[in-house]
Amino acid sequence: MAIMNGTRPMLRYVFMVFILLVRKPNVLYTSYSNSIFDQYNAYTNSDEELRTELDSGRLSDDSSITTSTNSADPSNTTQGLANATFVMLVRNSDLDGTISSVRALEDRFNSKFGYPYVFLNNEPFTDEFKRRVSVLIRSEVEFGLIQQEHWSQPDWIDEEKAEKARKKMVALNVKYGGSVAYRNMCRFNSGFFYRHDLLQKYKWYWRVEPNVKFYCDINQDPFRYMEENNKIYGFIITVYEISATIRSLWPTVTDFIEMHPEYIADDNAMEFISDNNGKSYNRCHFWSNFEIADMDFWRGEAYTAFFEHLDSKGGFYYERWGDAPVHSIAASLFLKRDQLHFFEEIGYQHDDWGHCPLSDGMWEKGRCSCSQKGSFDYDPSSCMPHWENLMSI
Ligand SMILES: Nc1nc2c(ncn2[C@@H]2O[C@H](COP(=O)(O)OP(=O)(O)OP(=O)(O)O)[C@@H](O)[C@H]2O)c(=O)[nH]1
Ligand SMILES: [Mg+2]
Repeated sequence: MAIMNGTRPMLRYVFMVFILLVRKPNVLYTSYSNSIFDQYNAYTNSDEELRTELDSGRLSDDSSITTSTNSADPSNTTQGLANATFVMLVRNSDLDGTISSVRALEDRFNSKFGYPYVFLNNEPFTDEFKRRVSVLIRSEVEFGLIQQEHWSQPDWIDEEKAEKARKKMVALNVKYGGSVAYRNMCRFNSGFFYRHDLLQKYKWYWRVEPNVKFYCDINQDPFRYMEENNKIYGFIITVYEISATIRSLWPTVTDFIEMHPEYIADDNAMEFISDNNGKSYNRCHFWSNFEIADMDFWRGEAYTAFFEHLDSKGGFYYERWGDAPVHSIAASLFLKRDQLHFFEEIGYQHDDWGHCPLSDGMWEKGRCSCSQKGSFDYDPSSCMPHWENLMSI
């Protein structure tokens, strides 16, 4: 009995140590991954709840689903940040490219600043997308669904005419010439993204696309720079638009100018977009895959009237008007030229074209990984000479 009594506590002790040893890795694993899986479950739930409400018709007019919010890293002070966010319009299939862009942006800039992100999609984001993107970002992240009216060919568009135009562009080998989705995207970026519920609380945005590269450290906050220097629209790369996509855009713009001369700014940037004082469009535009700008400009009276005028002509569908020429023409006409800003110090690549800071000082300060020789600035397809001419550089 004495032996038995002595053995039992001993056995219990050995058993408990065994259990602890076996459980410990589990405990650690659970608590490590909790932050990710809690979020994962949180947005899974809210997605389901919202879907149910949408299906039941209760939220049929709702434009957004807010699905995940990373709380800001407490070690990151948000003091001194502008009222600004990154915006990425992406498909679920853009996941790898989105990860690549976000990772580069975090490494080169945002890990030091902590600006939030808004991801927008015309379809609900998958849990996989949200989980794999959220894990890269320590600041606030929100995922939103775009409402249908902001992402569809309006009923009043003559589909027969639109289809004919698409076929013609396909025959001419125009990139995305046959795509309605691409046209929806251009129209959304021209006139709707800044109206999305999730963007209402922000003034400034930085547009980011999948698969872009950031080559240099961005040590100075571009949003604060814009704010402190009275800038409204910032760009990096300028190019010529494909003529076939904008045949009637300029006449539509000149009609608007005649109807609303009051919106044309003194000391505007007409010289950047026209070589003959407005008679014709030279097709120069700021490449809108990178934009840092003030959404209040798009939300304001001049641009609202301008977009409505363009939209009413149907050129987003009867042609293939891009958001880049639309934004660029508006910024060049309704803003003073010194409210536009070239972010020379930001090394950036989209597709085959990239900008690398040509100033050695900037290149060294940014520890840039790009070759200055490869910079697009003075390529024959670049409108940089027009910009420099405008700014008398
Ligand atoms: N959610 C969603 N996003 C889209 C769709 N089409 C394009 N986008 C996004 O809209 C932005 C512009 O589309 P891109 O396909 O890159 O168009 P682009 O820059 O003119 O052309 P590329 O030279 O192919 O890059 C990117 O951020 C895309 O991820 C779509 O159908 N749905
Ligand atoms: Mg692109």
